[in-house]
Amino acid sequence: MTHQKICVIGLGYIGLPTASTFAMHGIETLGVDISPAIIETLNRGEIHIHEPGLREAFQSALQSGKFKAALKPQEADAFIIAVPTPFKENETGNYQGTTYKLADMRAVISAAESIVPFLRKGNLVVLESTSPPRTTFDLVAPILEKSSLKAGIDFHLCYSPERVLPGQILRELIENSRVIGGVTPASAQAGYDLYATFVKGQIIQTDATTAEMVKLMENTYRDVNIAIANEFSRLADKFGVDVWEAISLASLHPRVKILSPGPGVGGHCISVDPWFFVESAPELTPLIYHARQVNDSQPQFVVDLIRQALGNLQGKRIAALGLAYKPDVDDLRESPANEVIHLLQHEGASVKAWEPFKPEAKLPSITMASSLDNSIKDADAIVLLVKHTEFANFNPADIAVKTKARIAIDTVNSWNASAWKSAGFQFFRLGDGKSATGNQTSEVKS
Ligand code: SAJ
Repeated sequence: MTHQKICVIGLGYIGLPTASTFAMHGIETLGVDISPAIIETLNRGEIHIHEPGLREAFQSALQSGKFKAALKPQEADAFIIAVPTPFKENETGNYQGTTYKLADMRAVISAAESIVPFLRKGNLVVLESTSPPRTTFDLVAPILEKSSLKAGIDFHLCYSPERVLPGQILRELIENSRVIGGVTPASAQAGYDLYATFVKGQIIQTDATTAEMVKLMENTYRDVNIAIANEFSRLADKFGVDVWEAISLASLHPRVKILSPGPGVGGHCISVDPWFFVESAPELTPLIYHARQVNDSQPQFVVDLIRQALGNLQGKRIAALGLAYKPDVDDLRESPANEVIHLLQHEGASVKAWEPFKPEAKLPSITMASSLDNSIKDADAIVLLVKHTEFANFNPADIAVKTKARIAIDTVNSWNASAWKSAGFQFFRLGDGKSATGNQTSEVKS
């Protein structure tokens, strides 16, 4: 089956790179978004998100004449839904005294509804948004069938999860393997034909619910593994062991690969997706639930470390370096750094945050510094919350002349302890077994 024209609904971190890639491969692509500001920015030839290589890819798609942006879909051969599936803000679920978060599927519902007037016999619709199991069959199909066409009979319907890593989206879109789950085998084949336009990785056909589970399983697996790394950092502190050394030694075992502890798990995927399993079956998911609890409480563990390093937090001035949810991206969604800063402020510290990837960011109750120098100048302590390359490359001697601070705290295992100590700083690292609750001789200032 050939697809000459497609509509990509949702032009965010996934939809825009996907639409640009299709257009660059010669498919007439209409990018659709409900935000007039986004459509206006794109039609000016600009983009609204930071992703390496995306500006160039988008501009070449635009110049090829194959990409257009609009507020509403049009008739097309295929429709791809790539809209966000966040949590519900004001509603949670409960199971035997535990509370869990619920997926807010409103964007998927309205994207599917927006397709209905344009859906024709023989079309293909693909849902890419991460969704609870059975969404394709139980939520999306019934909406599309309001067109009076039948899913899997009159039109094809698939679930195909995006699996790309922010920071490497354009390469991974093409090179990663892709799972296509159809509501029928013929639907999966139609999805295969569409993505074969550019995907160089393996394309595997399955059913829609398996594909939904695959996506959630991948991110849940990572969340649980990060949770155990975070729990190891707490144990290492208790026993006066350097967790980083212990992790590298344990990972020498041929069947062990431990991930990295840090200030918590952020972003729009790994900190969110495991809840979709919990919501779907709370009675079956105690491990997934508790891993989420561990990762969500890691910012508090980091604040405990900072408190111990500083004696107390009341009135202390802290430079917080990094607000993004992970290194070298500008995405601040669900960022654990944000939570760390709020907790520090709650204990009376005054925090100035510096985020080089989004210096203009406006976040509730967070004071953004205008520059690195401005954030560190009058600080009592410098706290590294994100391993951005430019922070990792700091020369502590250069930093020492720009700040009053003589305490440096590394929560992401990025800085060289001896270099900071030589530059005159007291140095603390998350999980080094010396700083927090450890029983070793402490470097903690009283
Ligand atoms: N993190 C740690 N320790 C680690 C690794 C990560 O604390 O060892 C933290 C990061 O700092 C960040 C969070 O976890 O706060 C998530 O970052 P990430 O790089 O693990 O993942 P994401 O959310 O950027 O992208 C994930 C990817 N999924 C997997 O690796 C299984 C990506 O392939 C998915 O496409 C993406 O989620 C998504 O959109 O679902």
